Amino acid sequence: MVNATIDRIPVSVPEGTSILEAARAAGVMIPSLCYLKELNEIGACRVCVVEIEGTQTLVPSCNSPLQEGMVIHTNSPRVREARKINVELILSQHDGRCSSCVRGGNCALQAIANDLGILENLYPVQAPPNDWTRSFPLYREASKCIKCMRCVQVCDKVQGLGIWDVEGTGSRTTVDVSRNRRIAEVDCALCGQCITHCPVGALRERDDTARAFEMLADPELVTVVQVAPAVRAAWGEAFGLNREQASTGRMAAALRRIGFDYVFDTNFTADLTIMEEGSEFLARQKNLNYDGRPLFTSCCPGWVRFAKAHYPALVSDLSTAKSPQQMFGAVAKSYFAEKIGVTPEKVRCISVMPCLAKKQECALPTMQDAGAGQDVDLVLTTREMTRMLKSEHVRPELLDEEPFDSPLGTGSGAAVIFGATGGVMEAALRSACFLATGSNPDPDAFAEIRGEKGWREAQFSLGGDTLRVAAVSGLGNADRLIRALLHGEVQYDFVEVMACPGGCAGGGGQPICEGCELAGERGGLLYQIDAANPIRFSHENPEVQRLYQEYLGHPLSERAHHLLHTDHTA
Ligand code: HC0
Ligand code: SF4
Repeated sequence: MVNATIDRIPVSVPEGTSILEAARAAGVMIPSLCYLKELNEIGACRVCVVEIEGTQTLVPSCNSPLQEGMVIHTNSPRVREARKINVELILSQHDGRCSSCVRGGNCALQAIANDLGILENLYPVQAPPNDWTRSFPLYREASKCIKCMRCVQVCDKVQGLGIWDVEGTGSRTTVDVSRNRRIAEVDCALCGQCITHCPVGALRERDDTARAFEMLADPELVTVVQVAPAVRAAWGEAFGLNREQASTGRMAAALRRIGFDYVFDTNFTADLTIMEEGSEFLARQKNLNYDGRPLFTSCCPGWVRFAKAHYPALVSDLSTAKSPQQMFGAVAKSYFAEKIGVTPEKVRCISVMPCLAKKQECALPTMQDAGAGQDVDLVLTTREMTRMLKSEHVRPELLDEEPFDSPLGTGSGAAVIFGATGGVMEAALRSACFLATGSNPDPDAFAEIRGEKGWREAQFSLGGDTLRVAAVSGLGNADRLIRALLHGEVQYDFVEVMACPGGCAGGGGQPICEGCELAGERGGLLYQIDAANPIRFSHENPEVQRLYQEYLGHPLSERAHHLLHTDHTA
């Protein structure tokens, strides 16, 4: 252990602990801007500088280890002065028009400038111009980048993609797409992790809220919204609601307030996905030509983009079942349109997703099977949904709870856990067990696959066979798993991959909390919602059963194939 004092408080921490972490453990909050624990400890912003008695220079506390006997001052006049100048210099290269910034009110730079009492910009602002492709689902404003390197590190170290890098020298140093490429040319998975780790408004999703408002304002159209599983665990964060206030019922009520004609649940088609994917998996296992290669889930478009770009030979092992989002669009513009007696052309299907890659998934040419253009017309992130509610001055906490509409609004507990890493696998196993044996297992029989570790594996017995399964989240972990598979180091029958660490709960379109990693907590909430649901199995969803009886026939039927499956060729 190392003993020292920080602001006159005695501290004792394990050797190697940074001054910043030692201070935080003692309740002394040293401000920081670029710091991300274990990911970005480079002292680039110099906001976390501290004074060590007996030394001349101030040191960044995030990457300076506490040493025996040190006497540290985190708020001496020298420190305060240096911190302020450092932030003023950052502001001199930052487009600080906060009132028109997507992160206004939720920006680490704005917060630290306010905290330090910076009331005017001392230096003329020299920010580079923006020249980004506006149509791409990921949008970057160079004039707001503060070169903290967080996007570079998360993309590199967690996702293993290396999309971002430092460009230029001296005062012209900036962060941009690596190797002078354009974003549309690189294999960006669109996981959006760079956005949720950006401390300012330099990265965001393409804003599609204006298009959504246009659709809502058109009296000729029937607007149908679906809400993804993980959105319910996070949307209330943007309003500062507690977990009770941020209920699914209030979210449904809020969406009706802004004009949606029908408010539905992606959980409905998550259950449908399980019926199709579970049947596909069992058919594959029974196939005499089955070569032992695992079936991969395909509901995460970030993962599908990654697989197509990096492991094209694996694409034939992706489940052909479309993602729940896309199944929803196809069913909404066929079965549901028929039910309410309108033509599919009149229906506009809008999704609220914790995800950027879904914006691109809905635009794929292979996702137009209901005969009226795109099956899903528009995808909004959770953040965009909350921005729409705020711009309509909806106060969700004042609303009474309302149910989803029927029939595409019923989901099982198995469906809601799709939003947490391992959830798709667990939901599939619950129903595959029923399909293989004719009786339900304990709904928690497959809980071993839960957890926050980036790569988990388990073995289960299914109708007498042993099944080897794995769940990974984060593309760096996915890459490691695939390499191990290809080298014969591991063998699995079924693999779930989610591009974002922690799954969709930690998706790149979720509300941003500076310095927090909330995927685990949000995922825990989804498991609680599952446990409280009277229906725990996808095959017991009564509305899904009715859809098969009235329209699809049975899983993998010809109509099911046409509407609900894809070969991932686009
Ligand atoms: Fe997900 Fe999904 S679980 S990918 O993260 O499968 O976005 O929440 O909507 O489609 O259901 C996202 C979340 C979904 C889909 C579902 C799957
Ligand atoms: Fe999107 Fe979820 Fe995949 Fe992240 S894990 S890319 S949020 S589908």
